[in-house]
Amino acid sequence: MDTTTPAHADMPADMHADTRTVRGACPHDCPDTCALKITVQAGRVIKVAGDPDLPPTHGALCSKVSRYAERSYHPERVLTPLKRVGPKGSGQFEPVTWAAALADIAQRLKAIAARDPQAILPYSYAGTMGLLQGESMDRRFFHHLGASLLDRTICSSAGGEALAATYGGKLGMHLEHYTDAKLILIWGSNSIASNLHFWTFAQQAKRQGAKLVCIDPRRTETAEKCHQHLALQPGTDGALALGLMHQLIVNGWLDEDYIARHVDGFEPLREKALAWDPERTAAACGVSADEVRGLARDYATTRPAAIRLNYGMQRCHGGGNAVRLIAMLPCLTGAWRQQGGGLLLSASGWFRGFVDAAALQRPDLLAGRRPRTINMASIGDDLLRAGSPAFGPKIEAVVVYNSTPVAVAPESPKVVAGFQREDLFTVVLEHFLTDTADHADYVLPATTQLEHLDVHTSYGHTYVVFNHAAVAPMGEAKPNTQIFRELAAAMGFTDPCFSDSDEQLAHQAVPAIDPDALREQGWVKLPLPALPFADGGFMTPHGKVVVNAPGLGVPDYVPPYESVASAPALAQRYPLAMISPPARHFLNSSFVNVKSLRSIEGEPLLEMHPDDAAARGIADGVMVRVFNDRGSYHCKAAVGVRARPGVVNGLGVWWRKLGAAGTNVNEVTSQRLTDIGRAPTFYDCLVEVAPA
Ligand SMILES: Nc1nc2c(c(=O)[nH]1)N[C@H]1C(S)=C(S)[C@@H](COP(=O)(O)OP(=O)(O)OC[C@H]3O[C@@H](n4cnc5c(=O)[nH]c(N)nc54)[C@H](O)[C@@H]3O)O[C@H]1N2
Ligand SMILES: Nc1nc2c(c(=O)[nH]1)N[C@H]1C(S)=C(S)[C@@H](COP(=O)(O)OP(=O)(O)OC[C@H]3O[C@@H](n4cnc5c(=O)[nH]c(N)nc54)[C@H](O)[C@@H]3O)O[C@H]1N2
Ligand SMILES: [Mo]
Repeated sequence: MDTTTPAHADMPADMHADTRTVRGACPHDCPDTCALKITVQAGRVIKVAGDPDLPPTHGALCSKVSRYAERSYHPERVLTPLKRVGPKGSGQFEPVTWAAALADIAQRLKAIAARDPQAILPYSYAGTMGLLQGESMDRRFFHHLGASLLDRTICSSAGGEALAATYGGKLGMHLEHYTDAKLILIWGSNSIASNLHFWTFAQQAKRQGAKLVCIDPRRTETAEKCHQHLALQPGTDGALALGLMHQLIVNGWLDEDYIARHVDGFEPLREKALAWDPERTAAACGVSADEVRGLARDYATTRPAAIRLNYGMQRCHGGGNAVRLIAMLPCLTGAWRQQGGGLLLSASGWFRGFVDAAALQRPDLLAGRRPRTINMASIGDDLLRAGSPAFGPKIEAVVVYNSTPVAVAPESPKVVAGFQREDLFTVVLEHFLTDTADHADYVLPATTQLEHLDVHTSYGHTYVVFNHAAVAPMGEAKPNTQIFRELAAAMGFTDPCFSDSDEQLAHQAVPAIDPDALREQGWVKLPLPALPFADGGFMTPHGKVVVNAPGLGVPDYVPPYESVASAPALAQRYPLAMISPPARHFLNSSFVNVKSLRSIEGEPLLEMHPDDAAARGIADGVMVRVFNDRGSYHCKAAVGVRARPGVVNGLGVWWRKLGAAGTNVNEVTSQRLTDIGRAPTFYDCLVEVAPA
């Protein structure tokens, strides 16, 4: 690891005269949003640790973020502005000054905007989840410009919109209350990999006698450590939820009082559920009827019963409906009545009254204009589209930050072709020369979380967390906020909002949170009710759970686009269902370039069940080709029981240039969208596999 040793080898680092500790927040796209304690010595970060005082973090960090200093001091950090000198996509650049880069970018953007600013597209996601570096000055800039709007769907919009349609917001249990549960369904979540701090609470519950059940097609690290694992077929969670409801109804396990008072219009759903007896459910989900019966009995008769749902289960055609159905379960059994009962998919709705997004993002700068919206999930198709009355102008410029679409967006052959367009002007704000930055005309060096100020909310707990800059920006790197301030000036934007400092933005972000407490303690808990829905009080207009949602109807099982059952003709050519969940030591595509973590993951893997491997003459450890009509991906076969028969697991998300044959798993994923929320269907994907 890239650290400096203390000046005197016999003196602990924390006793060095020039050593101090700075409070920070983990910026990554993860439900845990940890509070950090960052040790700085002689102007350099030597240690990043978890804050022992923030209950969800309790002093522990994941393997990735404990290496945050290694990532930030990486020898390959981009530390000056870069201008392309080679062909598009070649990754050949020369350093230029900030002044030259900003002047040229502004001139290019102004020329396009003079024709139609909607030909310019921002492309960003949650590379940092900070309210400032993620969604403040950048939004002001593009709103003022009148650029195309971006529909930020790539991760959670199916489940998020489904949950909001049901409960009135992205609302759920307090993380801390999972310790009180006696049954926890860990549903579509590899918590040990992607929600580690929840897992600690689940372990505590387990020690107190709770039963843990994992519902996941893959035998994950988490599934192995639960009492029971239900390995259902991908995309069939909606059917399982209906099957559980069937059992609740026929066995008289409903909390009729809770339903009568707090559920609006259960009857049509009751009828649908009655069609899902255990045998039909088992056939749809690829599990046994006894597993369905047993799970329903456990869920109905154990108190308190909690569900930790995660976004892994909504990346398929019916993801939205499945979330709506699962979100009904604790409302039908009255699980919400008790501490330790209920469900959590996302907690981000709790911050709604505390974050002033309009003040930060200033949609009023659109001044009555209504630019078209581009869905980030279909960037492959949209970059290749000509201008038309329906679509609007051809996309002529993309400004990418906090995301790397060439690696993470579905159907990458099209995304790559789009970014290779010689007539596309691309600016990428980055830490590294990612697959996307390789396609830029300009790469602008951005600071990491150690070098800038920010304020964070969370989607897995209910604390606001503050991030102080621990060290000065490295090289010529600048915070995203500063880059957009300077770009605004170069464009001639004179609105005073482009002069707000990061300190001012921090005040505007969370006006109701005591700024001194936040800065000094590093975090503040939201003042929320202890048991949010024990007596109803959902955030819907009438305070009740919504079954028949406006525009969505009564939730129902929506089968996958691509499965043996739902697309038999396609399945003759591509018989294996592929899911592509995250590798434990990467965070989406972040950290793939950190050597110590990449050496743990080894190589891009495709997990296969021994029967599927044997049928194709594939031995453990050989290189394979995973393919369908969309593309072809090279990786190594890992034959074993992590994969269930008929399903292969292509662990994500490798950098194309660090993987095999310059490809990654998104070569084969599709741009089709979910039933609700216009989200990608990464885990709804039929493939065939052959030795390479
Ligand atoms: N280490 C690590 N942590 C991460 C991330 C990461 O890449 N690496 N990603 C972060 C991000 S962006 C997010 S959105 C969050 C949550 O990110 P998620 O993507 O929800 O992460 P996982 O918890 O790994 O959930 C995926 C799990 O769902 C399973 N799954 C796939 N298809 C289905 C299905 O149809 N039904 C069911 N029941 N399960 C299915 C997968 O096998 C996997 O175990 O995690 C964050 N945390
Ligand atoms: N096949 C498949 N594809 C997937 C998924 C999957 O499970 N399977 N998961 C999907 C999900 S859930 C998500 S959320 C998306 C995530 O996709 P992305 O949002 O693209 O996430 P990352 O790949 O982590 O890339 C984030 C980038 O932001 C950069 N960055 C971080 N902080 C800053 C900053 O302060 N300033 C600037 N300028 N840059 C910064 C990082 O260096 C990194 O390159 O991927 C999706 N893609
Ligand atoms: Mo995500």
